[in-house]
Amino acid sequence: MMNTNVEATLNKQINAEEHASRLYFAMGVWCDRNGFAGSAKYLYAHAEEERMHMIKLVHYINERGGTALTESLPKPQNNWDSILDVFKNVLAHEEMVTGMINNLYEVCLNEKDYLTSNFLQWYIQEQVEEESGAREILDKLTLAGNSPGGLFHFDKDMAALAAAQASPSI
Ligand code: OFO
Repeated sequence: MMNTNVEATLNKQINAEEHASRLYFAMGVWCDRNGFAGSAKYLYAHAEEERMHMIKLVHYINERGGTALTESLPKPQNNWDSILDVFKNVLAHEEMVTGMINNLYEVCLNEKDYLTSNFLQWYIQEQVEEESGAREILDKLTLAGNSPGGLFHFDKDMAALAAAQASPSI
């Protein structure tokens, strides 16, 4: 049987991953609308990845005999000032998720739920990669500045990045 505190915190994480998925999807829509088709592809793929993170948590709770919940979601933001603003928000969101994963890990240790803390190692590693990926994108955007040529090349790079990403497996 699952520890109820761990189960409730995992359910909060399910909600957060699903929210992240919709937020990145909304960012992709904004990019499509504003002439950044490559960045849109990248963000749509990222939205799928977050969905995969959500489903992985659901499977885990089910395997442990707990109850995974599908709760209501906050309305995602739909407008950003610029492409730089979009990706600054991606990084800020990932940093917030890292904080949640750390908190979840702490709950597991306090409750002596070592199985779940072991399961969370995957998410901890994933956050390292997601944050560093978001920082790399911001560096590229800073280099591109406001030059149309720079932004054009940035967006082409993002299309290549999206194509290179393996399709998420659940
Ligand atoms: Fe981008 O984070 Fe999920 O876990």
